[in-house]
Amino acid sequence: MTSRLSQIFEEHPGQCISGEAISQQLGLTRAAVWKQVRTLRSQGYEIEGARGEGYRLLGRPDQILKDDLFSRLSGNGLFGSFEYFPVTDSTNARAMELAERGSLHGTLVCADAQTAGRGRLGRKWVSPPAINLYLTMILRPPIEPFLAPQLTLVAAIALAQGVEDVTGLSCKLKWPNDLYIGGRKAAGILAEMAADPDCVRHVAIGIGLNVNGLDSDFPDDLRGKATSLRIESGKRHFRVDVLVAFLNRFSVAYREFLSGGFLALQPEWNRRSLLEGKRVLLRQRTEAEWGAALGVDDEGVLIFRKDGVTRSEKVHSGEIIEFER
Ligand code: BT5
Repeated sequence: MTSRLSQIFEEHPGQCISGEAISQQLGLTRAAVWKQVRTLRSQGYEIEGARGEGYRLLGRPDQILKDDLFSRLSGNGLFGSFEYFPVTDSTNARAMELAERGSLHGTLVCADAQTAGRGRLGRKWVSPPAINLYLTMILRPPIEPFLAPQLTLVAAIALAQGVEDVTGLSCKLKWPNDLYIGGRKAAGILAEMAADPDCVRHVAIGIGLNVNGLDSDFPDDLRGKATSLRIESGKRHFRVDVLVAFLNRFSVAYREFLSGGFLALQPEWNRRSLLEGKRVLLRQRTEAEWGAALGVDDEGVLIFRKDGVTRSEKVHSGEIIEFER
């Protein structure tokens, strides 16, 4: 109910709304409206006014509240449960545990801070409190395990679309799991899976997105390499706005992926590809080689042509450790 009241405020930015109008819209008594206002205030909303007069929203908290989040998700029902941690080691670790214990397809696991945020191959994800998004989605997709890595790319496309919707910034994707803005990394995606030989039991798709941090918030080794939405746009953003935009885009992209495979999304990837046509240093297993990145195919596989060779090859897993800027 408080989320419906917060929605009414958002629909009338900066305006004073009478208690009478609110009680009519919500079908509540004036006293009940006053109680809702007090609840919103306790959640960090700044609301001017008093019982008997009108109310005006002056500010809202940059927090992810379940009711507010779910009231803004477009209604195709992919996401159903929400687990929130003020601090946890890793939302991917929590999600994998929850999934093993039976959490449903479409469960969201979110944290304000992580103490052991994971990147790929044992690397760390820097996860300070209060300024970023750390989210993991638990999915139980009806697909064979070899297709699961494509979900990382589907999530990356939806993240780029969601960030573009909210900020107007132009996002680039670096195969297979990075989102770049203005030449620096703003987000990373880590998908983990539990599978039987011919079917996926569950996938945990983790997203770390830098939202409101400044350069000074990054450790020395990331400064100049990492960025945030705030650094690039010059503005603060509400984390929940970016999260809603991403989840709504992801619901659509996921449906497209299940019905038409990655083929349906391939153009969305390739038009944002950071590496398209560039010389890159690709590491597969232990060896690293320079060559040209020629986009991703209809299975999300990187097409790579090694220097000095005419035939291109398909790269299912590997890492771009250097690329021509
Ligand atoms: C990734 O790994 O980019 C995947 C990161 C996924 C993080 C999310 S947060 C929510 C969920 N829960 C988790 O525990 N993980 C997921 P990789 O491609 O291996 O990149 C890791 C590298 O990115 C590090 O070695 C650093 O160089 C850099 N890095 C670390 N923290 C960063 C940050 N906050 N912003 C930009 N770059 C960062």
